[in-house]
Amino acid sequence: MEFSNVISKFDLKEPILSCNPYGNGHINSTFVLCDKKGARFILQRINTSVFKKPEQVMSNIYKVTEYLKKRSHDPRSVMSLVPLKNGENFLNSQDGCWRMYKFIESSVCLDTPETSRDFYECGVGFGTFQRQLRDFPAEELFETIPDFHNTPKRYLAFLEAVEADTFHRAEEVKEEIEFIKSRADFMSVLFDAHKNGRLPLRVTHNDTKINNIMLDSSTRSALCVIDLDTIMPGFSATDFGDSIRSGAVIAAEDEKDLSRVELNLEYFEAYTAGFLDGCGGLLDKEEIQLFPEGAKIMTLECGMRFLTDYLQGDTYFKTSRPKQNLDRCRTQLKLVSDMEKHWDTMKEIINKYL
Ligand code: ADP
Ligand code: GN1
Ligand code: MG
Repeated sequence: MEFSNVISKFDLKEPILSCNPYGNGHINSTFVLCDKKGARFILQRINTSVFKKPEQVMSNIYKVTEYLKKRSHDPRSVMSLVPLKNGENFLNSQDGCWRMYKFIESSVCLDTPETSRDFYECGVGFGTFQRQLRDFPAEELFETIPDFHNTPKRYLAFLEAVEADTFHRAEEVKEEIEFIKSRADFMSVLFDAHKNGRLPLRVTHNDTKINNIMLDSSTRSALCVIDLDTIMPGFSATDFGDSIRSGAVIAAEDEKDLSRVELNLEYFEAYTAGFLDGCGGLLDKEEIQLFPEGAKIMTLECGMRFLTDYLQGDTYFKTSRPKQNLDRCRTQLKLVSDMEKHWDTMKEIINKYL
């Protein structure tokens, strides 16, 4: 595939001089481009095995970013698509599905927070995002990955992968399988709360890991929420929880030394404060009370998804080495254990903010 073919379709003022792989996303293929005058752009090949209807993903992103632009004064705070010369907002060609964004300059994107203040700001950013979308017409959004955070369905898919054991890996991960199975009853906790009227559906981001938000590099304040592929109706506790899963821990997501993987309660509290400040009174008391459940369910679900992918031959999440998905699964399960150990403290922290 010739990059120049793809790039030539986009409506750019200056010629592009360089194109290099960029970032640590697990799903799409991301490149940074630099033009003759030094302006940078993000070029992304949308992963169409994951997003089967890319036109629906792009429709959601276009609508949400246009909506947010009207509510924001700083152009760097909203993702900005670069259109094609023909006016479309993505390219669907034999060379794949491609989109382009303006690069968010003078910003940082962290895989783990460097300070609790960084993580507070991530909370402010994701909370603000949810508040800004409170009146967005949810019926206009497509469900880009059906049942994305339907944890009970994810559990059934996991059991099927164990049963099929196509790659003969189940024996090696017996302990992890048992760990997940022994928590089967917990899988429906958020869905049950929803059925009982305690947890409303909102327009949520659904992939609030910390490298999906940019901080301003000089002020370190929340700047822009990115990776908008999974904006769909969802639960506030899920958005809260996925950030805790990915950011309230110092170790990397694929850390092999599990003694380094611990829930950081100071970070947990900082994110709680930031997210609620960002939400600015949007959430009901009962939703906030379910934040610890959101953190644990997202961590368990993610661990289960990594293990399912490992059992199925590593086809969903990008990997750069063998057994990386298994290592990722293990960190998530260790974090679940740690959350269970600190459950009462997590609840006490949340109670302080009610
Ligand atoms: P994936 O879906 O694969 O996770 P992302 O959309 O999250 O892809 O992009 C991957 C990484 O690229 C991000 O974590 C971030 O570091 C970087 N990135 C994405 N969009 C921008 C942007 N507009 N400006 C600067 N960096 C970006
Ligand atoms: C993926 O795309 P990225 O890397 O921001 C995944 C999330 C997982 C996360 C685990 C669309 O996020 O659901 O929680 O990896 N995104 C999709 O790190 O599946
Ligand atoms: Mg991402």
